[in-house]
Amino acid sequence: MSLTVVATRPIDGQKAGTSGLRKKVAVFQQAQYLENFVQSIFNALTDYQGQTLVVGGDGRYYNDTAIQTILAMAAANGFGRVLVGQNGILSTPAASAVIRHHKAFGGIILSASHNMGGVDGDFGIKYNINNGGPAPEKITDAIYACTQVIESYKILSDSPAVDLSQLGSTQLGEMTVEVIDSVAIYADLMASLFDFEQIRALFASGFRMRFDAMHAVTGPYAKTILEQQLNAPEGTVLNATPLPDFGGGHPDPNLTYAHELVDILYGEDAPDFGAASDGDGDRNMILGRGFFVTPSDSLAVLAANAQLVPAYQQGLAGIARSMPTSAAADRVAAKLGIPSFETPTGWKFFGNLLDAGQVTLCGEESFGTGSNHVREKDGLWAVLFWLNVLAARRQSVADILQQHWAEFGRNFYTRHDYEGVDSAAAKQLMDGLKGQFASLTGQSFGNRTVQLCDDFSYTDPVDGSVSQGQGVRILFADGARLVFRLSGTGTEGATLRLYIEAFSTDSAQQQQDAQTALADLIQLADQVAGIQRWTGRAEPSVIT
Ligand code: VG1
Ligand code: CO
Repeated sequence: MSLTVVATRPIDGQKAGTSGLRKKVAVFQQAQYLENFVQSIFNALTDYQGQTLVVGGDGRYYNDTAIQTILAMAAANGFGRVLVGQNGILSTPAASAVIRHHKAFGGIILSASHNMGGVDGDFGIKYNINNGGPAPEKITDAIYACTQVIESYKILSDSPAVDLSQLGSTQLGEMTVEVIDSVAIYADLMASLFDFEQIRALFASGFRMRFDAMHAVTGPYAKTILEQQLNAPEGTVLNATPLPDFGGGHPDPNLTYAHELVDILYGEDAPDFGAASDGDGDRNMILGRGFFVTPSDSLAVLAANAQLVPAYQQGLAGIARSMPTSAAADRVAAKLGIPSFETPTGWKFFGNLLDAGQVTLCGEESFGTGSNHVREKDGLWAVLFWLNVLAARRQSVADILQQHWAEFGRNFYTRHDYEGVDSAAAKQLMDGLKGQFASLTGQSFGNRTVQLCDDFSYTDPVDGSVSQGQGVRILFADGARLVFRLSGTGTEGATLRLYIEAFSTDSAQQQQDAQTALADLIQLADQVAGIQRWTGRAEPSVIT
């Protein structure tokens, strides 16, 4: 084994998006591509000599290969120790928990989250800092800058592949590699937050649920926690074995891609509760019997019921949501008399608020919910939170939502995605909107008047950093909103996301289906932005 410095040159297109670097597997397989990015991460960091790095991924195709490369490079770059999940498996929230538990310097997570996997699918890599959360823009920008000027990388050549199937320590040059249980630290953390006794009693009473792990990373976590620790009957967890190609499915827990679970919850003899998680385990979808809970509502309901959960019994410091997420959580915060925050899309923007103790719960409309227990969104955590609430309230999911809307009003909400559209056309659509801010402001459409139009900009209240161009907002005087933004996680063309929201306190109207209740705004969005004209699409690819 010898330390080798390999000459290399920059590769284009490595700018990290909403959540790290995501590309087709074939791109990562190009000679020196992964090495370039990993060395750029290390080059952007300082003072890590002898420190601990956490490494793990969602088990998708190329996970194993990438981990061996990262181990050989971490050793050559002077890390003292790497903690790696058994078989290379760590869900994103578990990686965050391990970084915090072991006070590691940082972590490298290998995942393209909800994107498809397999040899023709996507791969991804992201760096998390010592608080367990995604690197802030300051660091991702520095990594990108390093990729543009990189000339060489360091690697231990001829190092044997580390056996990741066996728990325990081995040496790689001067560095120790410790293969750790992928689930244990995370499961202990969950047991410390929730009333497991009460949830066991719920299952013992005959309560039935299905958790769809979608052949992605949460399988082992859900099996251990739900079936072994909480005594949910065997078979509660579906598609529990992580597969390199997720069984050919799209590991994205929404109404379109988690249709197997949706069919069960809307079918005959449906169970009481359904949930699913994504490729890397940070997202969650919540279903009741024949009932879909929007992620925005889920955040609001969890906040309103937090006092039922041991970890949050003392109250919440504040609630943060991403800008496109509905204002339902703001209404709960107002009633609780605690601050609410509106951040740009992406979990990295919650890190400072959580570290400063200004918020306890955070959420995104994209099926992301989490708290100060880690610094990532956490799918299984959200499911356990719901179970704890259901165990305490002993009501159906639908009843809980009905009562919530009666108390706080209902924020009707939907997101329409136009995936894989032409990038130039998508940009022109956005530019067209930006050119209309002045003319739209004050204009009335039916009984709605536009109050404000802008391209969302955020000043971090903790460190004062400014993030501009975070999405076009059209805000109406009655609380309705249209939001347009382009995805930062897609790997083919552009994805246009249209977010639509309207508020209602009318109990009869609240029973409407969201697409019906929002029909006028959906039409208005097309009228204003020319979606059909620019994208050539008559319908969105995914509606949630
Ligand atoms: C999407 C979501 C965003 C989320 C991001 C990462 O980003 O909209 O809310 O934070 O994915 O999620 P975009 O830029 O495509 O809209 V994932 O589960 O990394 O974990
Ligand atoms: Co994810």
